[in-house]
Amino acid sequence: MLRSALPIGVLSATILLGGVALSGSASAEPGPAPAPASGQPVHYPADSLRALSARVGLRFGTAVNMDELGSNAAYTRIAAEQFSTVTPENVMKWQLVEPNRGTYDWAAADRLVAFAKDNKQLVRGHTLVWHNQLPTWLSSDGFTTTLSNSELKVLLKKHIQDQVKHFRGDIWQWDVVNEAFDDNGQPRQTIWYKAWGGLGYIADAFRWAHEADPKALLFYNDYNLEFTGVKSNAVYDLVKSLKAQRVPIDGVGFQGHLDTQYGFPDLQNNLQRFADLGLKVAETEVDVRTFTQAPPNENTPTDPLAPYAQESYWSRALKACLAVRECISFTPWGFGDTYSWIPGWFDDPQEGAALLYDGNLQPKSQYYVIQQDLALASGAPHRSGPGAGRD
Ligand code: 9MR
Repeated sequence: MLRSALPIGVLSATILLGGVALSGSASAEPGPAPAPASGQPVHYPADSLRALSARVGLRFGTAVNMDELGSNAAYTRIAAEQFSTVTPENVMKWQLVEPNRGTYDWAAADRLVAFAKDNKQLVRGHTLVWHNQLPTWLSSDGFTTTLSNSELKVLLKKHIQDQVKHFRGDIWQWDVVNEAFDDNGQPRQTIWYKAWGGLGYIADAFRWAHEADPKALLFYNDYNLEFTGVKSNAVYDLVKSLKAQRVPIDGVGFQGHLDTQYGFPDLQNNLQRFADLGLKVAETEVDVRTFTQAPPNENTPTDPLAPYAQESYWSRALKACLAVRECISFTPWGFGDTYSWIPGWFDDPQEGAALLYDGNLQPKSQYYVIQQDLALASGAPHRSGPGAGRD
């Protein structure tokens, strides 16, 4: 049943215009079973987010928590049925893949790639160059290290090439460089910035990744690009200069960590101006947090009206992507408020309730708004290029 938050007039329009009856079931009912070339048929509902997005060539993804995938049946079923791309929330980060210097552990990431293949999903690789979640043998804080600059250069090249080669052919989009700028639009003084004596590490990282897998789409990924301002402008100037130098960059990821206490950003214009540089764009880590009660009710908004603001933010974030032809994927940063990074990170004051599914993995009103937007999106420009047009 559709939630009362949906205006009735819009609901009937959905059924007429969209041609898809929205069952309101976000999980269980099997829909058409497209037959993959090999392997098991994949079952997912015709009104799933992945099926509805595919009609305009958009991929609708999610970050995946590998502690839950496979062991939590409801979680695993939703991950397979609702999404056409998956992003490892943590398991492809350097700290996880090379905890001890010289010894790789790909097990969890390989399991996600296998899951994606089984479910006809593409994979966003996340992330190759970052200052967070580095192994302690490399750096404990991302800004200091005992290793020399020349050693760091050799290590970064090896890390990128070993990892990209390991997953060669299996990754649709790589987040090659993540969060190289701070909130003031200044380059972060990370171990990479210091080793190169500037931002030159970014061009090298893209070139090395491209050598290792020429078919993967290579992205720069960051937060707050959604808002026009010093940070968005700094990243715009960076990627413009990378394009001018013929560095193999294909796209820019707008993380989209939104909060109802701030105004809704100038997202569509920012997506469009980056796209106008000849780049793909994507919303890569969307969540919409709001003020919530103290634990154990950290996912219950303090203001009972907050979910309406959240619905609006989700809807506008999706529509901004739909309106820009070069926006090829829309990815919430997980599903199920219990698994979100938000309550643990923003706890004074407490925030949470940021995803489309609640703590019991039941779809929230935000889910139904997004589902309806997708059902009504047949007039949006159809996306093209590798990975688009199918689900
Ligand atoms: O969701 C991730 C969380 O589980 C990790 O503890 C955290 C470590 O910094 O990283 C989170 O994911 C981040 C992503 O990799 C990059 N953009 C910001 C995300 C939220 O912090």
